[in-house]
Amino acid sequence: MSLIASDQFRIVVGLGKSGMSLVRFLAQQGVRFAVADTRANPPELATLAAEYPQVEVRCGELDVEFLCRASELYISPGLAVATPALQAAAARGVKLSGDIDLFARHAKAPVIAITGSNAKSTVTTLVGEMAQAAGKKVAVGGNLGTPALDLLADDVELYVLELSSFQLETTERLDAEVATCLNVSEDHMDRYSGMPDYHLAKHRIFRGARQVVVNRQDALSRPLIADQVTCWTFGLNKPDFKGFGLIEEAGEKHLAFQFEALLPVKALKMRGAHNQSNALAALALGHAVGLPFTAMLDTLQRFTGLVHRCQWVRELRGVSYYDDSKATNVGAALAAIEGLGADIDGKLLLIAGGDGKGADFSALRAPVAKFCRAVILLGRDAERLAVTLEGTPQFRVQTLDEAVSRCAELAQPGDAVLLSPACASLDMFKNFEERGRLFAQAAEGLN
Ligand code: UMA
Ligand code: ADP
Repeated sequence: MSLIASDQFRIVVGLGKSGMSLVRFLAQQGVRFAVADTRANPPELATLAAEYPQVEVRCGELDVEFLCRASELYISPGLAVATPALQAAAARGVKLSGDIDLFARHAKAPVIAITGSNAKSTVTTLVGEMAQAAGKKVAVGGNLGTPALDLLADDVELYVLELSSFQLETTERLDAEVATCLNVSEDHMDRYSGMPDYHLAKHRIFRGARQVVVNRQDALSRPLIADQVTCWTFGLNKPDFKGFGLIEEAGEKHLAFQFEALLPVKALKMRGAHNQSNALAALALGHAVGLPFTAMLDTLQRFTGLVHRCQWVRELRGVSYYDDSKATNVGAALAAIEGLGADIDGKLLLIAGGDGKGADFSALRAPVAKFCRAVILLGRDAERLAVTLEGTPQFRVQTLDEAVSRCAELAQPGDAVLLSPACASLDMFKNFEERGRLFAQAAEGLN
């Protein structure tokens, strides 16, 4: 039975991956709808024309009168809810919603919901693999690849969703079995009026959650919740009664639950302290839905991490090369610099720069001074970074090839070359994947 009134008219705003998943879903539900997109030629226009030729599409500037013909708008994550035309429609009584809201109304299996400024994809993938290892029929997606509505199926036993603040803006209530906001640091300041606004968007993930997972080392990850909501915690310090953390046994660090060691940290294939934190978060989420420790610990020992996230590329003359192209904000770069910097014998050669999305880079200054032999800067915000990182030797370059060659000249045995830009890639590359690939190619090409 459909949970959406089919006699009313809806508009899908945005025709990218999410918009197309909404189109398929609404068509299948027999709901009347049209599509709008501010772009002249949105990415899924041809697909829509081929598969749903009867659906009306309006491209270009949003027309408030048109939007007001709908009872509800399903807004794609790429468009801010604060967009004036959407707000004008809302002021005239049109409901603003999105794909995650619709998903929540229709999902029949428990949902593990994961947000945070960083580590979402890593933790989501890890939890998905843990569930699979435990023999569950699990569906994994959201901001990570497959749009949530495309995951809906009757035989799914568990959903694991990565959710961005953009998706949460339009989510009224998610009713997750367990929800977490892994960490909060500045990102997307070109979309939000400030940190409180961004923080509030992220915390919408907790609406209706039955259990929550909190990062003991990040106060901004802690929601205001009622007493009956079960609260699990994780952190790199000692665990508490409901918590996952690190303890030392026989001179070795171990992942632990409550007061018991589960696995020596050295058994993890992912590098850096930030990835130990990610492993603990995944354990907490999995435990909350009853996944057995055996399956979860097996997965942790196999999981090598995702591409472009502190990924080891090669070693040459005692120098390792790491691709952390996914570090598109300061918090991510900070985790890589501190996590890897503390892990190696030598120093880091950091390649950074790109589109800083209006971020304040000052948190990088002290860790860069501590762990980096030099910084190699490129891209739109190279100048702003140069000013912030004054004191550490710096080199300006125009291309990644040049950056990698310069690092190879400067590095000493025991050092690591780290691409962790603290910036988005779009000023110079198609996306962070292309940036990472070109870095790896340049590193592979060294001899
Ligand atoms: N756009 C317009 N006009 C419109 C609609 C969109 O100009 O009317 C622009 C936006 O500014 C945006 C781009 O189009 O830059 C894409 O927006 P979209 O809403 O069409 O994107 P989708 O293809 O639906 O992809 C979205 C997520 N994209 C964004 O949130 C920008 C994808 O996350 C997600 O995988 C997909 O839904 C499925 O759920 C990508 C992402 O970059 C990976 N996310 C951000 C991040 O991880 O930092 C939040
Ligand atoms: P997201 O999906 O939130 O962008 P990813 O797992 O793709 O998260 O990782 C994005 C970036 O964040 C990578 O550069 C990665 O090295 C860094 N990162 C991974 N774990 C953490 C953490 N616990 N805290 C901060 N940064 C992290």
